[in-house]
Amino acid sequence: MAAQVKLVGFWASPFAFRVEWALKLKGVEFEYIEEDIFNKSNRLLELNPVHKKVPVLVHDQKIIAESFVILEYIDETWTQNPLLPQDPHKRAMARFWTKFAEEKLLEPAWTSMWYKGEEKERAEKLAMEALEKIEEQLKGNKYFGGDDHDTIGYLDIAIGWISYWLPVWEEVGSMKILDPEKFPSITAWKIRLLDHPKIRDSLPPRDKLLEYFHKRSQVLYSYYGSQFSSMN
Ligand SMILES: N[C@@H](CCC(=O)N[C@@H](CS)C(=O)NCC(=O)O)C(=O)O
Repeated sequence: MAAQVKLVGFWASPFAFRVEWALKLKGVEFEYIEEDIFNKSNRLLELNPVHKKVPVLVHDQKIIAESFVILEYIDETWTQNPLLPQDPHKRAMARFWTKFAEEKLLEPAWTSMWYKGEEKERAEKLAMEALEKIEEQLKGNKYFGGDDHDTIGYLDIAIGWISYWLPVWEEVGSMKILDPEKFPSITAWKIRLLDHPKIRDSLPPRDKLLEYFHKRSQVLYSYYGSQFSSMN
């Protein structure tokens, strides 16, 4: 009997899309289960009692949480179309830049969408500084890739949110982080990634994302905005 693969996700989650893209690039059939993260189901609480977050992958009876852990599990379980390079140093570098982008780019890019004033400017600056370092890594290459730069690899998936979610956050937050003149390689990569058949057909509707993140921004600011003065 064929193995059963289920992905529990949330339609607007860039983390869940990492897993969906990896499964599609590998050609692994899976069942997608939508979770309401604002009214969590018992299923999610049972599958991921530690973080109570999506994505969660269920492979036969095995449960795996955290998008990067899931990506590595997928890469090791279905070895076709490898995502991580074979060479240990290249693997280490893909993980290094993935960690860097998650810690130094995602956080300020996300908060700059809904922060205001000086905090917003500071977050935008941090995001652009991090993006500069990623631009240097990509320079002249089609993709970050795995063993070569011709196909989508682990790091491309890890930071794939830059191609689709970041422009939405920029629009919502009336800001520009991914400036095509400053970041020509990332800009070309973004267009290429979004045009890839496995990615192109696995994206949430942009207008729905815009509406969702507009609302999220307002909620987050009304909740945390008053704490800005104590954040300095
Ligand atoms: N580090 C986690 C982040 C996952 C995450 O933040 N998921 C969000 C959806 S975008 C979630 O489930 N949020 C529910 C919550 O925070 O309670 C990963 O990479 O999988």
